[in-house]
Amino acid sequence: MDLSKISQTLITGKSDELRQLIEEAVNSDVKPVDVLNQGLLPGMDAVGQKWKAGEMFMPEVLRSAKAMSKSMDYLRPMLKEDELGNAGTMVIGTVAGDLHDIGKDLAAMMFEGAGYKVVNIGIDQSNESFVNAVKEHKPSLLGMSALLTTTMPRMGEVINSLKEAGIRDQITVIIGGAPVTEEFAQEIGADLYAPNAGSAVEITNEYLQQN
Ligand code: B1M
Repeated sequence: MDLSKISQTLITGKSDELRQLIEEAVNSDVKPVDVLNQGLLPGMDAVGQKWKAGEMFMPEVLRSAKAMSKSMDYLRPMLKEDELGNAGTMVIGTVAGDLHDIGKDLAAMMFEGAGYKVVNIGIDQSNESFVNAVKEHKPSLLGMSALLTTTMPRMGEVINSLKEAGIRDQITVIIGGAPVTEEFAQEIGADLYAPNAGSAVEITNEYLQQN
């Protein structure tokens, strides 16, 4: 099946049509992870580019974002079926002041698919919420996402709060989001940076094997 149809339909934001195409793909033995990586993710990337280029406007972007979320709700349990085993616990959230959750949820889903127990604490999470979630769930991995240049600094603040609480050394910190870079990750003392949700698990697993 041509998965670019899924990308194109996601761009139009037609949720029902998109669901039908995803069901068709899955029923014709396309792996759910391929639907995600080769259909939905390229579609959402295109939405981002079109908005930036002024070719799409906010209501259209929101329609696509909603269609993406609905598709993720449908695909998530199937991605779990691909689980590789119990890889540990991860806490993930979007930092304070930031309401973007599509990339964060994709990353969460990829980690779930790879066998992590994922505690998704949601969007607009204060520095304190991150620290409390780490204390409560005792994860081996903390993931933070930021999509705004103005909210990126919260990531460094969370890391500092973890140090103050004496728990920084107990976890691996991975960060991501469109404006985030490898250099920024090093600057704030994060362990890992992933440019996209697809590579996040691989980068993490490689790091954990070496450390
Ligand atoms: Co917003 N927005 N937005 N937005 N939005 C951006 C980010 C922006 C770049 C658009 C632009 O101007 N070109 C711009 C930020 C500019 C900047 O800071 N430099 C922007 C702005 C300005 C705003 C508002 C301020 C607009 C306004 O109100 N005037 C406002 C802010 C609200 C707030 O957060 N306080 C706002 C609002 C919104 C919507 C609500 C309309 C909607 C969000 C819906 C939602 O998330 N539920 C929205 C959207 C959809 C976008 C764009 C178009 C798309 C973001 C997205 O979902 N991309 C975005 C433009 C763009 O990115 N080009 C934009 C698809 C997603 C799959 O990619 O999230 O980057 P992304 O995730 C990737 C990787 O980054 C990575 O993996 C993902 C998949 O491979 N990744 C991780 C992300 N997190 C990770 C964590 C990891 C690992 C990898 O480990 C933990």
